[in-house]
Amino acid sequence: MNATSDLRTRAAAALGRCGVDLPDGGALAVTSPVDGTELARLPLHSAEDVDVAIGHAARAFEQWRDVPAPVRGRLVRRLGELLVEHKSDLAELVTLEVGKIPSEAAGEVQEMIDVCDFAVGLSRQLYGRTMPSERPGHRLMETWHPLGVVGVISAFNFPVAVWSWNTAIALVCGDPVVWKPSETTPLTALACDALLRRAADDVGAPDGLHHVVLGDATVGESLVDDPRIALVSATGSVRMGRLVAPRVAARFGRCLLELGGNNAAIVTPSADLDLTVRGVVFSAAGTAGQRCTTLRRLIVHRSIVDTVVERIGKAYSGLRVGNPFDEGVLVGPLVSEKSYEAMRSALDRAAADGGVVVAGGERVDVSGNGVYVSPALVRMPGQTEVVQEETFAPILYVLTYDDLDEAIALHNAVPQGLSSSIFTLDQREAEQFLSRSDCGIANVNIGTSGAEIGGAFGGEKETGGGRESGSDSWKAYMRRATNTVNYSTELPLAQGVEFG
Ligand code: UN1
Repeated sequence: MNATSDLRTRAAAALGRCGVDLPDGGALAVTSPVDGTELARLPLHSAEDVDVAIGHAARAFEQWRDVPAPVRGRLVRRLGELLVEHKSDLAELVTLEVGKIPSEAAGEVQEMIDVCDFAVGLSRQLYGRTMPSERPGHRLMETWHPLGVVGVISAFNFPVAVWSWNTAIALVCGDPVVWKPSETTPLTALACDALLRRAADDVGAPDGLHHVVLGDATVGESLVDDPRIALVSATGSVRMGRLVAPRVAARFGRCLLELGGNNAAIVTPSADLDLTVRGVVFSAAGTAGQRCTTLRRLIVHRSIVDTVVERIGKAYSGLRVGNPFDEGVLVGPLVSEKSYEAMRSALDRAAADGGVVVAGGERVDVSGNGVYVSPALVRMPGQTEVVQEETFAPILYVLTYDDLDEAIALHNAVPQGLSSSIFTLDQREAEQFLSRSDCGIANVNIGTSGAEIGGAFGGEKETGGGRESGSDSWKAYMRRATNTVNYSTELPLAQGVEFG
């Protein structure tokens, strides 16, 4: 039996368990991409509401900045515990709101738990350096201080993980958060907010550290333009980034951008093809092609391209597309009809350029009003314009190369620079690729998607240059001060300057 008979009840129940009481109604209709069911109606926030939320967060900052970082870490530890407790509730909401298959939805929640662990450890490791001073009796050091309120703008496809990368780190760094989730995924946001508020109550953290503001681009604009928002961390399209970045820059605010990707993998003659096919299929077809890290271009050596295409085509034909709640389904719905139109138009343009669809690319009929497609595998005669664009749908373009220099040149010849990989058993090829891929993420013998939280996540060029999550990404959420301390009785000036 299909378990989706009452998605609305399921959403309300999962939200209830997370501590959210659904309001009676409002202008924002939340529908499930699974079958088009209206899950809830929520009120939208006005510019005034956003102003109040930012004011509240700014007041909370005055208190939170003085709480020692390891003590701030206790809030994130408690949040992590609540996420463990409510993992299945949140995962259910992710499937309902985004259409991810349960395993990927649970993986997204695990990503949140992982980043909480990371942030708790980080709360005792916000290290600054000390440098030798050129002056006797002097000490030079840098210290890191809380930055201010962080505005988080997130996208539909990772509705909760991207929030957690920002929020877990921001909180240990001493920064409150005002979050504008995607308009299509407000329910998961309300669940996260409720859990964080509970964690704050449990550990006695100040009121007002976290706010969710719901609305369209005008709500985002309020965050972008408000000087009390010290950092705008925005995930979404390149178009959105082009609007956000100059406005934040105009007020000398700080911006962290995670924009589009057009990720590629190179497959060389020495590649382990069993592993390659599995890696490619997960990266290209997983999440129905709706990750910013989704594999969109496959650059294969001429000597093996026919075999590789045949094997991926075969794997594609075995992929079950359908209702994500159904057993065995690996590819859920697209988020909207618009996504399908974008996919259709990209496939038409690819065909006009001489591309040949080898597998998929068909609309799949699944009960209800969901938008389902079979992932497309398209052989292209070259890297035409459409291949250089990010289409947020499951299309994998296959290109052919003769020597590695050509493959790497093709790889880098797109405007985006998020994730990349090479499948090879030749160490020289692997190292050449790692040193020359122009992306923020470069992998060997795994696909482009599914990064762990421990590394810095983000990319170059039109991807926006931001880094989030692990490694030293926390530095974007703090203010660095350089301190010179004179513990001598003299006042020597730097650079040997004499004055009087
Ligand atoms: C995104 O698609 O916006 O690396 C984030 C990945 C996930 C995060 C994706 N850990 O695919």
